[in-house]
Amino acid sequence: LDDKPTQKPEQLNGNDDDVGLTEEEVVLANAIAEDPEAEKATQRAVLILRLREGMNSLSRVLKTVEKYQGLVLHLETRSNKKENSQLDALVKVELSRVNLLQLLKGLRQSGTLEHVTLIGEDNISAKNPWFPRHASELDNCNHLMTKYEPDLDMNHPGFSDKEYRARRKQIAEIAFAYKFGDPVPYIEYTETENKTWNAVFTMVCDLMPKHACLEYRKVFRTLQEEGIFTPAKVPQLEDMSNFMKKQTGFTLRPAAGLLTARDFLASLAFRIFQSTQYVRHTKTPFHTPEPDCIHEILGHMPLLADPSFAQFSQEIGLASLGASDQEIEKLSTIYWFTVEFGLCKENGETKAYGAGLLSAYGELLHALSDKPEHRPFDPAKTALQPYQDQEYQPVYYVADSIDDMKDKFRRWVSQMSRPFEVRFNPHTGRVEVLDSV
Ligand code: HBI
Ligand code: NLE
Ligand code: FE
Repeated sequence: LDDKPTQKPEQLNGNDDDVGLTEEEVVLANAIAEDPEAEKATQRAVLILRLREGMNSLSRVLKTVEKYQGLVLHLETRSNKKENSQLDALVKVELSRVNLLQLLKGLRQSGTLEHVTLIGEDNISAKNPWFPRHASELDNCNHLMTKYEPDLDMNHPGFSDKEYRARRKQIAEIAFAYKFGDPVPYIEYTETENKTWNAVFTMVCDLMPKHACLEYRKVFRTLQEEGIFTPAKVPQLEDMSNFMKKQTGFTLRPAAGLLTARDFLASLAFRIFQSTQYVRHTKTPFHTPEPDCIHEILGHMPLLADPSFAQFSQEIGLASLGASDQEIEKLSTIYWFTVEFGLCKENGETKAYGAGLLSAYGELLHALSDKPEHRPFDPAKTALQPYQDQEYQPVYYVADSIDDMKDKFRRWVSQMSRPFEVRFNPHTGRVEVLDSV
């Protein structure tokens, strides 16, 4: 430890609140401001302290660390060379970024903090945002997009339907209360909801043999045989989850509505699908712009139970972890034109594998007609195609097969620039980060 007097903290960005922040504190505060998720991330820091009352001050400092749920990783003390009554201490701590910020403020106010260095494997930078490392951290990945909702959008068929809005609220509460590891709560669907399911299900049953891809048809049949897909009742998410777990390891957790692309894609990295649990308004069985559980169950589940497609889904999820906003945009556009609205060739015919088509018979027929444009799937181009999510698509991308789509995606995604690699460890369920710099 050197004996240089503390540098006068400079006013770094002209904001009165920031007067007296050290550079490290400004870095922390900016990182948190740029990405609200960052405040939950753990951060390591080395603090150099000057303790005027020796060991007494030390115990006060350690109590303060404890108060902010910090962990002391390492501690060294020695008496100050010049002032023997004083103690120099080096404390290595680990705690959430937001608490670290509070701790630093507290220590500086008490006059003990001499110097701080932020350290750790995930040092703060806007280029390296927080992302979940384990499925339990998905409890923090449920940010909603407020777009097309019965409460907010006059065009929503539920806008003037009080009962529907109350029901939506009730089901959303279940998703908000859900924590990793809980079973998906059972929902007693109403007669109207079961009727809506019945309308979509019977249409899809009729259209699927001719229009859905082989992988979809195969799992669909299994789901019927197991009594999970029946015309009379909306399947329970917990039953779907248990079924998929046996097939591909995918499981479900309830989501309150349309999630941000970043949160939604992150869960796929852990083979977890965040699924809505409410049912679309009964006036529009053929198509709804927002995801509902009919879309998730009838559209997504059959393909997530296919091993090769499940693998692809996880890979697009892994590619999203720590990606920049522009990369997330590209990945979600690819997701949109494959997982949601993809078409593929099968023995010379065009079939649907996109979930948004298989849960919306209105759009299924439109997609396979000659009205929209059909283009060959090419990730580099597809990733840049603007899309809207309110009406039927004017453009669809056709892959030679699902496996061909997956190969092309892999080649494309390997060129994505991220300063690190991620790997999912199936034994621990953790995502491991391999620095490539
Ligand atoms: N949120 N609940 C939910 N369900 C989805 O299918 C979904 C989502 N958010 C984004 C999304 N799908 C995708 O279209 C991409 O933006 C990733
Ligand atoms: N349009 C789909 C349907 O009606 O089932 C939902 C799409 C969600 C992205
Ligand atoms: Fe979807």
